[in-house]
Amino acid sequence: MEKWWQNAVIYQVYPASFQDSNNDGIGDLKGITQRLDYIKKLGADVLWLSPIYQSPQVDNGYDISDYRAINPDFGNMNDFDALLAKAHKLGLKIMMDLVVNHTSNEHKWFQESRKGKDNPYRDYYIWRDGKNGGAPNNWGSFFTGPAWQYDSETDQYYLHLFAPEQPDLNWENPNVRHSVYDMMNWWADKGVDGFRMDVINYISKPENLPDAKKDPNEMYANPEPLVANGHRVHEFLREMNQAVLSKRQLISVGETPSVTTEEAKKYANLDNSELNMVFQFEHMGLDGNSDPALGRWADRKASLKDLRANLTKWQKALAGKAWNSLYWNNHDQPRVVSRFGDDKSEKNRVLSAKMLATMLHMQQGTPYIYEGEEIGMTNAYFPNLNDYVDIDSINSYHQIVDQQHLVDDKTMMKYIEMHSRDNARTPMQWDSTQNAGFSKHQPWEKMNPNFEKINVQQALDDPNSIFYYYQKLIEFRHTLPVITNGTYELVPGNEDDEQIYAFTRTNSDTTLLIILNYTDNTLSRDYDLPSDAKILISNYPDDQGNTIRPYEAKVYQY
Ligand code: TEU
Ligand code: CA
Repeated sequence: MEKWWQNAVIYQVYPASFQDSNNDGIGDLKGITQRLDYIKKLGADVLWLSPIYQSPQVDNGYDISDYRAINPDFGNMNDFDALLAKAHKLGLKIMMDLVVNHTSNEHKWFQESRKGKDNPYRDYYIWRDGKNGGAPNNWGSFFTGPAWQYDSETDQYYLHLFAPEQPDLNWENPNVRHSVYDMMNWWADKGVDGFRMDVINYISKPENLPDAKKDPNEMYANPEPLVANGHRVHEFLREMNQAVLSKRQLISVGETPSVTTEEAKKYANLDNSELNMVFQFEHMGLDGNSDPALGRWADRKASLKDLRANLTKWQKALAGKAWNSLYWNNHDQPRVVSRFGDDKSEKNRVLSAKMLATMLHMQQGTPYIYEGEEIGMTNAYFPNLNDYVDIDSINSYHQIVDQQHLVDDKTMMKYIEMHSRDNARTPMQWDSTQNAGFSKHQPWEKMNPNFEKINVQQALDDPNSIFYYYQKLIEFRHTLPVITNGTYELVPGNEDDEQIYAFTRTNSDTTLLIILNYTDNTLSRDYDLPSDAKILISNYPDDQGNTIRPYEAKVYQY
């Protein structure tokens, strides 16, 4: 009954920031190939590659101009084939990033589409006449500004939910859909093992594209409630499932912002009619700003009550019905140890990174580890806007500070230090030499200055490192079925505890009791433990029973 991907662990690589093999400052495919043994040593089963396709890199590869070519900065198709072959030889699967809600404006489909209203590619994108001398509706782009771009060539506007250089594909057009399925089959024929699908729940837009609700502080309306989980999305995914996924043994993960547990049961139903699993965002929204115009730009830590309530809701709702991804980090999120943990001292960095790893890896779902998470890489805390590269951070600063005057420079820089996507994109810290062994050339994105202390070499040399703790957690997922199939329950009375999170996982022969201290206080709690309970894993060298030390994590097995 269990599927192989249900006890697999996925490791995400951001190609530009992993390993530079030719010292031009940009990570590349050969660099990844050189480091595959490291990922294998950690114990992961699947490597998720953020986009490596030809792209003008307006949004770091999430703007693709040719789905069947490799971005020359990353190498060429031979390099890709070599990476795939070596990965397979090591028993690692490769999951590609599939970005098909939109293309780059340099994609040949869009170049054709722009040319005229009767071009065969016109309907590959979403073109509309303006309204009252302006855009067709009031939608804003997720990267600030309007979601419509005027094109004088044909006197119409095209829709772009992200940057103007990322026009949205028109999934209503069957030719678009079949072009995408053909492309997916082409990669599958090459031997790739699956796809992570970028904002896949945005592909079905509402009929007539109505205005969205606008908060008074917002310059444009947030289209998300209208474009997420649109009326035809399940039909499209079932069609994709028939045309590509069901014919092969492919892993499929849907990136699905704004998905409810009810919707998730459709996307990721265990009947495999659509996708294997969702990759949802609710726990990533718990530390956002109370002002919707500021969105995620804020500087508060999520409370344990909110975090536990959210994780518990997803554990319960999907059990036996659908499948979820488990993640703290990806290329869009700040570093978890800085966000939900404590990076203020070396001791607490290590303890809290392990505590958060335990919280995640003891849940049901498929865990993801984002490069550097396994050594406890932290946010970069770059103080100047000039140090940031991400289009989203830079645009947001200008809109919020310069245009809307919602907060001052100092406050916004604090928010950016905490939430910028650049925090995830600083190069991988391999050792304490120049540029952390990532490159001998100045990297495309600044290094996190703490690489001399926090790096892979140091972690591999220390038997108590975060790396070896992750290695153990991965091994448990592979060897202890209760982690994959056990039921999840909060310990009675834990619901309102503001400092300790305690839950059990149980199947017919094993129970795990997981106790986690979310704070740096020493606390005391009583738990009923059977006499045969033994510690499976802990981030302290000894067990002090009811005394629970700062950021302590312990798992009892019985
Ligand atoms: O991210 C989508 C995403 O998480 C958000 O942009 C979200 O849609 C928005 O905040 C609304 O809540 C994916 C990729 O992971 C990201 O790197 C890309 O920039 C983006 O899609 C566009 O392709
Ligand atoms: Ca390079």
